[in-house]
Amino acid sequence: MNKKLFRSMLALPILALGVFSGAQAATLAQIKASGTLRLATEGGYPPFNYYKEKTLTGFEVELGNALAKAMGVRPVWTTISFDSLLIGLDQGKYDLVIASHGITPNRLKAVDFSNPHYCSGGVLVALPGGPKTVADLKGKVVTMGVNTTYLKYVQDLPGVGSVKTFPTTNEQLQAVLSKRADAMVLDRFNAIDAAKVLPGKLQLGDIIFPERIGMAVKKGNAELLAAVNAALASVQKDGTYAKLSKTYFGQDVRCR
Ligand code: LYS
Repeated sequence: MNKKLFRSMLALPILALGVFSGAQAATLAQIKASGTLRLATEGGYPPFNYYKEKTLTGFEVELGNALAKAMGVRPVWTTISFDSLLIGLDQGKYDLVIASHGITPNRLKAVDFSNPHYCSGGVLVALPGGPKTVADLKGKVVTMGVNTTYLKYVQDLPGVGSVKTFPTTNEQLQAVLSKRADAMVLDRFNAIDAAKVLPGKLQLGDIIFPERIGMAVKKGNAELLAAVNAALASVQKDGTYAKLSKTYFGQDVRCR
């Protein structure tokens, strides 16, 4: 028997059991058969996804758990740095990424996005008296997260002094607090959270970059995508989403 055929015969019972190797994206049938949905997020982006003591929580984590429940499966979470998330998805390390990714044409070349799970925008954050508007950024040092939509946006603005990137919001914040940067761009709810932690220390400026945020699946994983969209629609209809959104933001952040 040729080797290839032998190997594919060996793989058959494994697939039938719904067990999948780490190297490939799981299909919806495999996810249902295994009873687990493998989700990934950053874990350092409050109030969306972060650790409270040792527990992973936040709006996106609770929403991900609610979606898994609606799909009838158990959520299993992985956390890795923001800029590695979509790479791991492509490698089949997990099935669904829910980590505040803006839906952009560029990212759509690499992954498929669900319907947006919230709408928000990037705001300028600085020390009091610092830059508030795009015009104020002339000649200034601005910091953004690695691989974020904000980075691309600010890089394309004329007149900005220089751009510094950091993997996490916290590192950006330290750069602004220590005056190594004049301003940073953060999601507005992430910014509100940062300002709460440091009362009176930060000034929030304009929303300079509105965006629609979605969950990502491996390119072509269409059945999973449809199931995620259906689960999102159902939690948005039955009040689960509104309740979570109120808890974390005091308002409903779904796109309208
Ligand atoms: N929403 C922005 C983006 O899509 C920022 C996400 C930052 C996550 N730490 O890039």
